[in-house]
Amino acid sequence: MATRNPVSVLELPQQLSFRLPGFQGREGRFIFIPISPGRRGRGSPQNMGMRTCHIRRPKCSVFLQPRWRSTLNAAVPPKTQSNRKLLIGTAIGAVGVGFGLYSYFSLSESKQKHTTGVALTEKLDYTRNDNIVDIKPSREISGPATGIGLDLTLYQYQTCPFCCKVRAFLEFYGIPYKIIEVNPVMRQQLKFSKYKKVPILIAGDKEASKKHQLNDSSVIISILGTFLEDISFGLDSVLKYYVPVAYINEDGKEVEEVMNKYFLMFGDKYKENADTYLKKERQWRKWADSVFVHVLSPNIYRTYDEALQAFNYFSEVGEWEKNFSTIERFIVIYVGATAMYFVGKRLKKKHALKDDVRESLYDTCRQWMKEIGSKKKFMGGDMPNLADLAVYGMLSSIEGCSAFQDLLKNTNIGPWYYNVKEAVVNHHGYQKLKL
Ligand SMILES: N[C@@H](CCC(=O)N[C@@H](CS)C(=O)NCC(=O)O)C(=O)O
Repeated sequence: MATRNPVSVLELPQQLSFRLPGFQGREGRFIFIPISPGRRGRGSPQNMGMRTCHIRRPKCSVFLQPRWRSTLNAAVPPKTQSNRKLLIGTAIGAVGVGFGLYSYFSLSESKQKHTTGVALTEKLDYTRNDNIVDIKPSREISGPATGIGLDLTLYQYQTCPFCCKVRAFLEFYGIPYKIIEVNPVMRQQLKFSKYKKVPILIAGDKEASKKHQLNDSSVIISILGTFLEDISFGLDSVLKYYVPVAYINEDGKEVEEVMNKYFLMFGDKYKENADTYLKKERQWRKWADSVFVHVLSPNIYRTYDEALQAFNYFSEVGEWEKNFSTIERFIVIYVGATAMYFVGKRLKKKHALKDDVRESLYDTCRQWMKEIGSKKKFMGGDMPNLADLAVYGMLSSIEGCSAFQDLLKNTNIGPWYYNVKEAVVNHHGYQKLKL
C-alpha cells in the first residue's frame, strides 16, 4: 500500500534515546515500525496507520512503570514553593509573555530535573484530562467552518509566536474557536494542566463527551490538519497517530514529544511528486520552530527602548488592561522588558546570531523567500501551505514592533507576508475543506 508519508527516522528531531534508572550508560534507540493496514480499504484515510510510526517498547520498561508514573507527575511544580520563589516565578512568568522564554525555561528546567526517559503506548490516552474546568472564554472567534463539529478552546498569549501560528491555521480554515487568554503572571488558567506552556488546545468532538488536551503548536496543527483531510474519520481516531513519547534530551531534561509532529497522515492519497513537496513542507515547518522563531526575540528586545515598545505592543494587542490589574500590568511591562532585554542578549549568543541581530533576521527571511522563489506566490503554490502559515503566523507576532518595519524595508518579504495575511483573514483554506 502506498502512502506518501512514511515516518523516516532520519527526519526525527533528534535521535530518540532512553536511559534506564540504575542503568546509566545503557542506551537504546526506539525503532519505528510500520503497523499493518486497517480493515478499511486502500485509498481511504482509514488506512493511514499503514505507515505511521509505532514505538517499540524497551523490554525492560515494565520494571520502570512506578517510577515512570511519578516522573511524569513530577512535571507539576512542587506546591511547597516559598513566597519568595513565587514572586520570582511571577516575575519570570511575566517575562513569559514575550518570546524566548521557551529557550530560557529549557535552560533552567534542565538543571532541576532528574528524570527517567521512557516512552510509550500507555500514553495513548494522553490527551485525556478530566481536570479541565469551564472558564469563561476571553473571546469567541467565529468562522464559516462550523460543520467540522469540533468544540475548540485555545489557551494562549496573544503575542506568543507559537500561538499566533495556531491562530493563523485556524483562521485560514475558518474554524470557530474560543480563546482563553492566559495571565502570564499567575497563569491560573493553566492550573488544570501539567504542561505549562502555551498554546494548549482543548478539543472535543461535539457529540462526544470526551475532551482532549493538545499541547504544542505543531502537534495541534498536524492533528487538526489530518482531521480536516476527512472529518468522518473523527478526532479520536486521528489522535491515535500522534502518540507522545517521554524521553531525556541532550540537556538531560525530560521532555515529552510527539515524534511525528510535522507529519500529516493522509493514507495513500498523494502520489509521485507529492512526497518531495510534503517533505519540503515538513522541513520548513520544522525550520520555523527551530530556526526562525529564534531570531525574533533578540530582534524585538534588541535595545531597552525596543523591549519596552514590544511589551507595550503586547499589552495593547493582548488587552492586558482588561485582563490584569494596573500593578500587574506595570510589573509585566517593566520587569518583563528589562528581563527580556537580557534574555535577548543570551539568546543572541545561544543561537549564534550576528552582532547586528537585524542582519540575522534579514538573512533568515531572505532564506525563506529564496526557497519560495520568484515563480510562486506561496511555498504552497497558489495557496499557502502549512509552512507558509507557520512562518507567517510567527512573523505576525511582531507586526507592531520596529523590527518588523525594518524587515519590510530591508527585504522583499512584504508582498508574500501580506498575501498570506489576505488568505488567512479571508479564510481561503475553507474552500479546500470537504465538509
Ligand atoms: N514547542 C512549543 C513551544 C511553546 C512555548 O515555548 N511557549 C512559550 C510562550 S511563547 C511558553 O509558554 N513558555 C512558558 C511560559 O511562558 O511560562 C510549541 O510549539 O507550542
